[in-house]
Order: sequence, then structure tokens, then C-alpha cells
Amino acid sequence: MDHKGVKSEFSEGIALITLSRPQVLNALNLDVISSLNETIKSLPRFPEIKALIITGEGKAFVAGADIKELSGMRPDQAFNFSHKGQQTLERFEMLPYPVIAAINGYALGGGFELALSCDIRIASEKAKFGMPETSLGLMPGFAGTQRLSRIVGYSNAMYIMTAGKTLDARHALQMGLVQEIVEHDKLMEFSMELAGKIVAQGKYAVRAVKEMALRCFDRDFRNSCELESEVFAGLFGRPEADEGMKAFIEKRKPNW
Ligand code: CO8
Repeated sequence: MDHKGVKSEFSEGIALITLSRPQVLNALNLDVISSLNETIKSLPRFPEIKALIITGEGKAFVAGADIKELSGMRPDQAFNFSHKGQQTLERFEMLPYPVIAAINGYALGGGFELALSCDIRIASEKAKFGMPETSLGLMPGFAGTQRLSRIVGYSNAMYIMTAGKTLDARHALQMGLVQEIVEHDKLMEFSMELAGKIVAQGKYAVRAVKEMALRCFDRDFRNSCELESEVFAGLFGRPEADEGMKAFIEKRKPNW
């Protein structure tokens, strides 16, 4: 099921989305953002999906929004573009299962923002991260100003966003931006293995963890703990939890 600039494949509970405009380093234009939206909207048709991986074709993950398209925009069009990009990334973030960004090269500007909307980021040793928008007289517009500081803290975010710095994978790991660095040629194998591990867990348990972690990010601690108890209790009595615990006690793998 492919859309313009976006390819998707499904196997064994894993969806793989590949951004595919390699001639412009997978730069995000309106067509690609619409395609991503269409792809995300079609995902509920595949209830067997338990994890999703997104990557880029060629030498880049995504080198940002399409500067040629941006350069002709009026302020009202820029507002709509920013809004549409934000909505798309939020849809992505709100998927009920974990989303892994397999970052194979440049993740710049809007491409970095796309990676930030994923739950887990795995970097190839060739990955490069940056928010070069200020060098164009612009700023991040796909919620990057908000997500980046939530992930790496205020001063690290300011360091990245205001000085136009490009970080290599090692620096990104130090900041907690990525969870692992792997050899370039092993990136997809590693990411598929990680997705496979997620697929092997209890489906509802994984969804409950994501729901709690995401929903309560901005909430106060006490109310979030209340909600955690409710979601935790909701897993009991489900066949999945019954089988998971029984399998442990019987020293075997759960049969889900
Ligand atoms: N937009 C459009 N085209 C691009 C982009 C881009 N972001 N990035 C690369 N390309 C194109 C190049 O123009 C080139 O095309 P051509 O062959 O026709 O000249 C082709 O891709 C290959 O790129 P390079 O030859 O430049 O490849 P290099 O390996 O020499 O350099 C770089 C790679 C360093 C990644 C370089 O391409 C670069 O600096 N790209 C721009 C990076 C950038 O500034 N990104 C931020 C864009 S702004 C943004 O993302 C804002 C997001 C929020 C929007 C809010 C809405 C209002």
C-alpha cells in the first residue's frame, strides 16, 4: 500500500514505513505530508500491527521540510503547512503501539521533528541531527520547539535550535535523543529485532504503557498515578494477563 513519496509494508505484526523521495533527501513537501496522513489513517485496517518502524530511503532519514516549497509560501500558507505537519506528527505519536524511528542519515529540521514524534529512536552511525531552520531565517514548525526540550531538556534544546549545530549519532546518544547507535548496515536488522521483541510482549500491556506514558506527560503526578492504577487494574481479567502470568509460573512462553 504505497502513497506518493511514502512506501509501506506489513509483516508479522510490524509495519514498515519508508519515506521515499531520495532525490531530495526525502524532504517533506505537502504531497508527502498528505501521503503520510493517508498511510496513518489506513493503519487501523491492519489490527495485527503491534509495532511500527519509520525510515528513509537512500542516504537521509529526512533532510527537513522542502525548502523550495517553503520559499514561495505566504504567512497563511505557512500557518496551514505548520498546522498540517503538526497534526500528522501528532497522529503518528498517538498510534496505540510503539513507533521506532530507524534513522539512517540526515534527520534535519522537519525530519528531526518527525523523529521526535516517535517513541524510540535508533541511529545508524551515519545519522546526523540538527535544526538548521534559524540559518534560513525560520524556526521549527512541526512542534519541534515543544518536543525537543521535553526529550533533552531546555538548555540542550536551545543549544540545538539556536546555534544551527549538527550533532552526530554519539552526541545524540549522550543527550538521550537516541536509544542506540548501530552499524549502518545493521540498522534495519536491529530495528526489526527490536520491533519483534515488542511484538512478543502482551499487546494490551504494551498499549497500556504507551497510553499512560503519553497521556500523563503533562499531567500532575498524583492524578497520573490514580489513572495508572485504573489502567493497571484494567489489564487484570484479560486473557492476555491470565496467560502471561500462568506461563511464567509454568516456566513456558506465553501462548498469545
Ligand atoms: N528541501 C528541498 N530540497 C532539499 C532539501 C530540503 N530540505 N535538502 C536537500 N535537498 C535537495 C538538494 O537541493 C539537492 O537537490 P539538487 O540535486 O536538485 O541540487 C538534493 O536534495 C541533494 O542534496 P545536496 O546535494 O545538498 O546533498 P549534500 O549531501 O551535499 O548535503 C545536506 C546534504 C547537508 C542535508 C543539505 O542538503 C542541506 O543542508 N539540506 C537542507 C537541510 C535543511 O536546512 N533542513 C531544514 C529545512 S526547514 C524545515 O525543515 C522547517 C520545518 C518546519 C516547517 C514549518 C512549516 C512552516
